[in-house]
Amino acid sequence: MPSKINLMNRVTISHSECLDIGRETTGAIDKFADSIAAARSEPVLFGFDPDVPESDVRRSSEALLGVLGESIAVFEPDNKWFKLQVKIDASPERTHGISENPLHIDYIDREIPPSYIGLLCVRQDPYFGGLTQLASLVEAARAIRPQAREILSESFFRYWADPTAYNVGPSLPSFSVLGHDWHRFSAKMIPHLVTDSPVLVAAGQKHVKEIRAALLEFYEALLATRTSHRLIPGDFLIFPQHVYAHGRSALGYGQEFIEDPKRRLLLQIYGRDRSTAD
Ligand SMILES: O=C(O)CCC(=O)C(=O)O
Ligand SMILES: [Fe+2]
Repeated sequence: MPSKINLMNRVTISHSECLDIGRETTGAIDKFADSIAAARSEPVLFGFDPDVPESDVRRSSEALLGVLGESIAVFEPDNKWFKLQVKIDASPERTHGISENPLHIDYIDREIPPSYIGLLCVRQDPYFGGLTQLASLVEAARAIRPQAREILSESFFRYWADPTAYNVGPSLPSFSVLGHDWHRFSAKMIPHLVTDSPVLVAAGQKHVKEIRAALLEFYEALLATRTSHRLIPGDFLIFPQHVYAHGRSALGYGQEFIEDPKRRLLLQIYGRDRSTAD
């Protein structure tokens, strides 16, 4: 049985602790050093007092992430925080969409995907959907058959490059799903594994059927480790992308009846390990 993570151990941070961490008061962060260090290999959930002003929570969250590495601006050169909003007209399975956003890593095709993702919950979905999903890439890689592992270790894959990303390196012309530093997976590749697949390089086109079977096996193993988490306002989840894939469950039915300022809102921030940045 794969082990499932448990985020019941929410590390609560009081109003005054939050302000002290954000102001970098001597010793303020030390109390949380062990919890934050654990995020190098597993998801860690911090719980801020929901009454603390958002700007203070953001400052404190950045300081926590700063223990692991450097927070990086990926979407705009000067803005480290990105709003994951719900938009009725967005592609349903993508950022801002209302369907399930299946398991994936962000910036799958980039030379250096962000090492950490931080998700700060401002509002949960009033219709009870939009859970945050996590699944262990490392455990899934261990669980599959050696033949599947071999296929997924070949540089058969490519992906659509997002031209607007900063601080993640160039888009790789080809990559393997299983690698030494990174496992690069997105469930969104699976429907595209057909003849003349846009997610396979020329060498991969000869093996579409085997690749599809191997990727499905990997996805099944990943799903066996998947856990779902309902973040509540003030929650700040940090997880390492080189170990965990993430996703979002479908938003609750009837999003069109929720006014925009009341829909689910998460703020996302990325971090990079100092060791990778050097
Ligand atoms: O909405 C979420 O919780 C996650 C969205 C996401 O993973 C993405 O846009 O890449
Ligand atoms: Fe994502």
